[in-house]
Amino acid sequence: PTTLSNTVALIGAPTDVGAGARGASMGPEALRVAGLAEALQAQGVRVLDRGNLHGPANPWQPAQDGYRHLDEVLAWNRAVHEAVHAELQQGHLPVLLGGDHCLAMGSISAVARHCRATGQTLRVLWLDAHADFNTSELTPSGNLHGMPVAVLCGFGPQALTHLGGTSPALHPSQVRQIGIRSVDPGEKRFVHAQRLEVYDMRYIDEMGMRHAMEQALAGLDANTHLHVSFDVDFLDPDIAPGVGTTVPGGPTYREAQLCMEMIADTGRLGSLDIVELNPALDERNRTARLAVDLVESLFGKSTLMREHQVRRRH
Ligand code: 4U7
Ligand code: MN
Ligand code: MN
Ligand code: MN
Repeated sequence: PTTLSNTVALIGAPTDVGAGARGASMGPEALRVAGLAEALQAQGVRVLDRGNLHGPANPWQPAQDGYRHLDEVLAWNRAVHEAVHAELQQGHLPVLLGGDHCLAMGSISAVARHCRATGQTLRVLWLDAHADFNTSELTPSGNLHGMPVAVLCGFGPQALTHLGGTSPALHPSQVRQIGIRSVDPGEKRFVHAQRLEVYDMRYIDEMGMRHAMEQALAGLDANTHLHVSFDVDFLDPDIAPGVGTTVPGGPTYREAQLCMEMIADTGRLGSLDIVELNPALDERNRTARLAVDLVESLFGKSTLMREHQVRRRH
């Protein structure tokens, strides 16, 4: 099997309260229109579309005490946490359709809570142009989509760090970041201090995506729950213009496919976020269609028989 569960639950969270640009709130519908459910079904997966969660509107206010829209971000993440946790309890594989990346606080805290209860080891793959490791002291923007990894590691406002009851939800050693190429100065010092394992674009340029993914996936076993948090701005903006925070120099189409295929080969995928897609900035939904294409690979689609590719690699 390619994934931990053969039943996927799609959970839409149409909000951009944590972002700096408006429009990620339209992400869930754009992914549906691009054929996400059908693509998963084509991979032999049963798909339950749970529709969209509800939460407060975006008040579009400036930051207060280093956070923008903290109350609204909390409300959305409480809803996400409960919805993701309920699917895991039923043995389903939750796919969170963002929405901006602040929602990973809710989804990953739920996955961590589930893994604690079942005795599974959690590994998080963070596919992103950004480290998302800011705190209220370090952030240049106050936008909470730049802080989810820090919050999940216990650094942030109490209400957010304790979404799953206990804090921290994650230890930095459980996280692997891939594709990083934009980190703020204070954030960079904090990434080093907390020893986050980062495979940045320099590493991928020099060593290749294959070696980066071999390192990032090393040490998985039959007890591992793998969570993938896929920020669409991970991809190079030439192929994925529909995001609010483009950074040049990201993975190419083939590098991104290889990344997804190698995750699929582990057979340990247990939950997924697809976030930061911004249809207002897209061209005829091409970024959404690319995201769907990559998710097909993540769920096991490959050009030839996968066994051939695995054999080639060893
Ligand atoms: B995303 C930023 F300053 N670091 O904190 C910040 F560059 O979820 C961007 O990865 C954060 O898209 C991007 O505001 C958050 C900025
Ligand atoms: Mn992000
Ligand atoms: Mn990003
Ligand atoms: Mn972004």
